Amino acid sequence: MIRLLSHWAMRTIFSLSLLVTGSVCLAQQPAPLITNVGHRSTISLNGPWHAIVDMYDVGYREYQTLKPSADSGFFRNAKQKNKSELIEYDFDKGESLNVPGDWNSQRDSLLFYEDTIWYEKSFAYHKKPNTRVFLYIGAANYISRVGVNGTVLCSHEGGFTPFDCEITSVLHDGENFAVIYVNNARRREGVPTVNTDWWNYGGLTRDVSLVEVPQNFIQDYFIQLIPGTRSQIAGWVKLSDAAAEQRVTVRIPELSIEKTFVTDKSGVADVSLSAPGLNLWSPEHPKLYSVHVESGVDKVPDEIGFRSIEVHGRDILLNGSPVFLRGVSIHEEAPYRPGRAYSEEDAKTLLGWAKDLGANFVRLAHYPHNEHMLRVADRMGLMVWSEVPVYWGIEWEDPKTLANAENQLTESITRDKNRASIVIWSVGNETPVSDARTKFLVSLIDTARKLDSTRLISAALQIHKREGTTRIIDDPLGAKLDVLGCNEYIGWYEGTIEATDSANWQTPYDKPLIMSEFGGDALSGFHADSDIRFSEEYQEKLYQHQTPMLDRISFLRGTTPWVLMDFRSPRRLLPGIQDYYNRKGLVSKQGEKKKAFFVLEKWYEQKKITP
Ligand code: GCB
Repeated sequence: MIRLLSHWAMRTIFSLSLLVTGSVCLAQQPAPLITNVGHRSTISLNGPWHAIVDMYDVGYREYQTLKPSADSGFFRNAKQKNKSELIEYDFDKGESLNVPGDWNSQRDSLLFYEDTIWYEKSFAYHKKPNTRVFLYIGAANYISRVGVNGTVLCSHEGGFTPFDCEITSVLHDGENFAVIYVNNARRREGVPTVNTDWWNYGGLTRDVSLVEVPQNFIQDYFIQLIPGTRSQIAGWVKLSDAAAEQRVTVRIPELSIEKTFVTDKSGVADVSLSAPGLNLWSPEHPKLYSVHVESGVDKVPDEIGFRSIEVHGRDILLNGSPVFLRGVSIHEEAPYRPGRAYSEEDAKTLLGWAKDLGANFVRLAHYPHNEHMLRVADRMGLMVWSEVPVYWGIEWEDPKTLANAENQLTESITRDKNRASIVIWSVGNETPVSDARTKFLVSLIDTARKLDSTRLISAALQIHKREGTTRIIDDPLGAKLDVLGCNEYIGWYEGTIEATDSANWQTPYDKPLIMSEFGGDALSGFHADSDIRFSEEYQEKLYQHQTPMLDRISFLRGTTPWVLMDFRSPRRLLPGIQDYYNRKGLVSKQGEKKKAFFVLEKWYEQKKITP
């Protein structure tokens, strides 16, 4: 019944039910993925892994044709028993690749590689009583299959979200090995599809670890402030055993809160806490509380901030007050070195530059970034727009593509829903308007709302109607969003920079707008007249004309210009200037701030005073 209700009605019902029954469920049952692995008992498998480059899928074909469900193919990690035995591969003799890390940036020969690489790592493990062990993979781009000691245990599709597989039953006391097949061939029906403006970095791009948990463990939990309130915390805790009458305790020592709840027959306990005197999280005061979730012998600590994000007419309200989101878009591209970002250090650098800009908000485009980004954003006080890679024209009519997108969205929300920094889930970027596309995205919106009724939903739309100098944001998807997002490139792809001066914006929707992209390329250190493309002066002038136009949009409540830092892209071919880099960064890969950076910094300075 609840599913038929609108977002706002759902919220009202949730709030009412708290008042009436004292218990609130902010979301439906989560996906089976262990959350908050960083605060559990883990053994890192980062470091060098043996790697076999297998562009003809030799090792997988054997697996498929011989014994698809058992130990065959390279999953066996076979060794010659005698010199006459024919085995045509050997992990031990090959070169290694570092994990985490994309393979493209680790060897010149792999820069453009889009196919299969097999990873192998041996590790010692000493079995412990009453302990279950999961292999947790932060991200593997794009398709992966995981085997341990020759048994294939799980597979995954999607390059930007975590997954885990239980390996308890196949673990040996002593030496073990894991083999992971990763294939990053682009596919029409994939999410994203074959065409993107970012590098298709393949491999085990994020941390890999073993996670140890008790037999019955805290699989997941959701503990957030109820939107519109200042001291009502609610949510749920899910135990791995789907059994009723299990006790779960939530403690927030700093607030002297300790309360015990009991699970229903699915192993989920509703949580509801009253926290008078709560200091709310905000960019100015990013207060995080130590929150402890405990059940039986399992204890999971976390750092959680509590804040409320809502929309009222054309305003975005943070903790009940209107806020302007001074943002910037960011790709998961490593600062100072080639390749994908993956570390806490990378996150601190990228988000530190956003802070230098005067930002209180970042758009993590165009896919879920690594968990360090959200943890650091929580601590630094940056609100976050998180997105799934539903990018440009994907296969809207293919139910498998939809299921894949739904799954990536679910994994992303499952991992990050306790981060105060995340205020917006975005379901896509620049998706051309059609009935099939709208139906697809509405389904994602419904899923996001079902999983998390405490965040706002948006999408980066395209302008699809112009009347003279007026751009009208009337994409039918707008009706389903809380916040409109729109990408525009006046002065770069569209018209002249001066055309910005007469551009006006309208929308039939009574909703706030975030200008989710605008910008132009500049090669750092290339100085010329402001009408010369790719000069820092051109980009500077573009920003100088954009900001007055943005100031004229009465329903504008945020901006995330494109983009914080230059990033590698196969679509950027101009020698000497682009060299496979999109140069729309306000900062170069080496951290040099371009002239436009300072234009935006100044504008954001004003926006702090008169939003
Ligand atoms: C866009 C896309 C973004 C591109 C950017 C550009 O509209 O959303 O992914 O990188 O334009 O630079 O063309």
